[in-house]
Amino acid sequence: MLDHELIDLVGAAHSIVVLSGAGVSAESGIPTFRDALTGLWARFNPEELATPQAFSKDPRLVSRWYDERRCNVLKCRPNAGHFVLAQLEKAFQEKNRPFTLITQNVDRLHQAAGSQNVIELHGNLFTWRCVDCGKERDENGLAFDEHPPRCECGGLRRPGVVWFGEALPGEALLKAQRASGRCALFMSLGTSSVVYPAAALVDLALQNGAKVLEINPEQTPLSRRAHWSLRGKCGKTLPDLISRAGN
Ligand code: BJW
Ligand code: ZN
Repeated sequence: MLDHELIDLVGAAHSIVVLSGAGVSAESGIPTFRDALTGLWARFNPEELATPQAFSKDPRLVSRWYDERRCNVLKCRPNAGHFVLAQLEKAFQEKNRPFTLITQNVDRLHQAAGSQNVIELHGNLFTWRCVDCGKERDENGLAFDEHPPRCECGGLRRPGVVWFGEALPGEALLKAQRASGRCALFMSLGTSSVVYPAAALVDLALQNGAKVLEINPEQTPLSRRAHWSLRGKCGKTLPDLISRAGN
């Protein structure tokens, strides 16, 4: 049962910030970050692979993991949750109201669904960057022949994602923080809310008096602080809510 105050707020909010996490893409067939790894990768811990130290120690292993994930994502399509967020952005643009989509996801499915302004906090799987000269290249095709792939300068290329211990892209983080500190409604969708600084954006919203909605099948550290914490999947709960709100 959806709360009437929430439905009215989604319809009337002067500005919305959405923070999305891996759960939003789960219904597209992309495993969440903390899902147990399967097959060849079952003996690895994702939190240990997603580090600069892992890449330094075994660049071939880390490159193979990211390249396999990149190729899997290329076979996946956005789901109803992604599409309804793209519609919501459009509806807000038409009403001249601010709408900001901040994602921790590296799969670019929001863009594939038609979202135009996406703040990528943790980079993406498709822009591989040379560790020596910094040159970036977009990779949307077949799996690499060599791991890690090499730059023209001979340097190793790495995925353009943000690993543990690395700084987030400064401009993206600043935009995300500004929007979070100004919004009327902050939606935390499909994220475990344990990875910082993304998990601290909601604090900026709460300090500014924003209402907070979480959608997640599981409880998270945010659940008790959110005004609404809906136990459900984004691909169903979110379109239900948005259609009831008339956006
Ligand atoms: C569904 C669903 C459905 C399922 N519908 N829901 C403060 C306190 C403590 C630690 C720190 C701190 N500040 C910084 C740190 C350290 C660290 C950190 O946060 N560690 C914690 C784990 C303790 N943070 C960092 O290191 C960050 N860097 C940093 O702070 O740098 C400082 C610095 C400054 C200046 C110079 C140098 C350094 C970087 C963080 C980078 C995170 N990167 C990753 C990997 C990206 C590449 C890759 O994908 O491999 O980003 S980690 C991983 O976690 C990935 C995700 O974007 C991110 C968040 O995960 P997410 O999206 O929440 O996914 P899951 O799997 O955790 O959860 C999925 C959820 O979906 C679950 O809750 C399910 O229930 C739910 N779900 N189906 C809705 N259908
Ligand atoms: Zn190079």
